[in-house]
Amino acid sequence: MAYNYDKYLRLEKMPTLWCWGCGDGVILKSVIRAIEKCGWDQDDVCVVSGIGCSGRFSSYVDFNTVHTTHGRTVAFATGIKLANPDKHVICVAGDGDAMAIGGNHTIHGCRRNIDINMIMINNFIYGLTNSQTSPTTPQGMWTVSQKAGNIDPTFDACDVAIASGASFVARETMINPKKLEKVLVKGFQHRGFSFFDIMSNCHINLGRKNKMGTAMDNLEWIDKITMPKNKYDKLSEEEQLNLFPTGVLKHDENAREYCDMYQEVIAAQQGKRDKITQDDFEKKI
Ligand SMILES: Cc1ncc(C[n+]2csc(CCOP(=O)(O)OP(=O)(O)O)c2C)c(N)n1
Repeated sequence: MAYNYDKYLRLEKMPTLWCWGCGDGVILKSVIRAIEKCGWDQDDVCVVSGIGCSGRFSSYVDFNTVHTTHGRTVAFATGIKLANPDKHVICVAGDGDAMAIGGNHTIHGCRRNIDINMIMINNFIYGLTNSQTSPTTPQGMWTVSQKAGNIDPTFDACDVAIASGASFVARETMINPKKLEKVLVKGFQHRGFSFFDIMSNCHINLGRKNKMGTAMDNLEWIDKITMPKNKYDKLSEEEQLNLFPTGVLKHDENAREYCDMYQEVIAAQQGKRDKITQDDFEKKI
């Protein structure tokens, strides 16, 4: 039987403004199914999105939602989560939003290991504003800001998240929505900063302008540049070049979570416990 998404959608906002065949819709549906699998009540979920095609996400779903400024999802989400530690907070940001203008916020969200789920919809380009280079645009691709081809080295967002201290980091694509749903559930249930690099097609503002063929050809390109982590790990460094491993790339269940530490600070301020020492914040390894 077909899954009924209506309960979770703002039907009055349909149809979406996304282009026909855009991967954003597949990701939206996968997020809804993952939330339901987690058994979360709609009123206990808050979706915070930035600006861009991906930013439209929060307009379409019937949860608590904030459509905030470009690159600032993590800043808003941090405030929301600290004030409402029992709520489940999900950020949705484009690759430009999460890694360029919001790069610093992403880094420090990861560093704090606050219990936020950050979904970066990685379509390799600034979609909404018609094809400027983003930090994940592959080298050599035509963009409106680098018409002779992008010379910036390609950025691996998961490497950034891991190095910055996120305790759950995963990459999937929208090609396999079932797999995507599974990894989302795993990350949503993890307590700490969960970062997802979800590769998606922008066959209009990336594909068409780079003569990458049909929307389906664009999906095949995403399939070609990704490989499950267990297979990827067996390749030589040379073979790994320009390939991205998928699956759960990091899962540290022992890292201390920021809201928990914040509660300790509150207790110390209220004289309910001794002053905080280094030991309180040491990671349980
Ligand atoms: C402070 C600020 N700078 C620039 C813009 C213009 N702007 C809107 S969306 C966007 C890029 C969106 O690209 P991305 O974050 O990758 O999301 P996508 O549209 O691809 O989903 C830019 C530069 C803005 N709205 N606000």
